[in-house]
Amino acid sequence: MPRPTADLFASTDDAPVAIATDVRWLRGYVDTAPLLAEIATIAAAAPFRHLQTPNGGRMAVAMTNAGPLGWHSDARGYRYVDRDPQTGRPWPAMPAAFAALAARAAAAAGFAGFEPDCCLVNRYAPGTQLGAHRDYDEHDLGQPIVSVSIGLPAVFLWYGPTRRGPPRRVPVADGDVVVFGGSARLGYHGVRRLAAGADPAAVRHNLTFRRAR
Ligand code: MD3
Ligand code: FE
Repeated sequence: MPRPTADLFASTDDAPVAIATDVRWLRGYVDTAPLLAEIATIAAAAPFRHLQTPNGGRMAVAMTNAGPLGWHSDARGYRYVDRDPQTGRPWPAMPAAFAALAARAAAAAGFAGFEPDCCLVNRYAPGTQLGAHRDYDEHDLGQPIVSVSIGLPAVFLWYGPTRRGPPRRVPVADGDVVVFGGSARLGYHGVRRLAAGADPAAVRHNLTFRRAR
């Protein structure tokens, strides 16, 4: 049965919804309980941290990574690194269930053969937002990005090719997957300030699967 919704986009639980050109929303696509268990294992080896931005700020979103490469930011800039700078060890392995999920979702959105080498794990506490930005540090921009929402609901903001004008607001919930590829790969996007849940300790996690090299 489709979930009751109060949002702008008609959808069912099994058909991908085109939010914008080359952006596909797979609602209620995955059971997130096993994913949360994997995140706990990853974070035990590579703890969540608030990275430094190149301008000297502190990112509000807490991050860690799994897979051969991890996204990192410090005074020297943004880049992918093959070891966790905080521990000196390689990033935790990409869980097999993560790689399989990313490949299956990408294929459902028309991108067969997606093999991510980075899973960036983002953690949002209530009150946290992610400003409008683009992701262009990856080698092959023909590869899609797969995003998996876990926990508290959020409003994903899609600006498109420029950050002018009001963004499209996409209410992403636990278990939703969004695939960005093709002409959407360089689109501006962000996340609206997260509202607290009934449990003030509840958070949102987002898995962002990338092919960096
Ligand atoms: C579209 N994360 O980590 S996921 C990010 O919910 C990021 O944590 C948000 O933006 C989050 O960079 C949104 C969706 C996402 C991620 C990367 C993209 C959308 C994208 C790259 C290109 C186009
Ligand atoms: Fe992004």
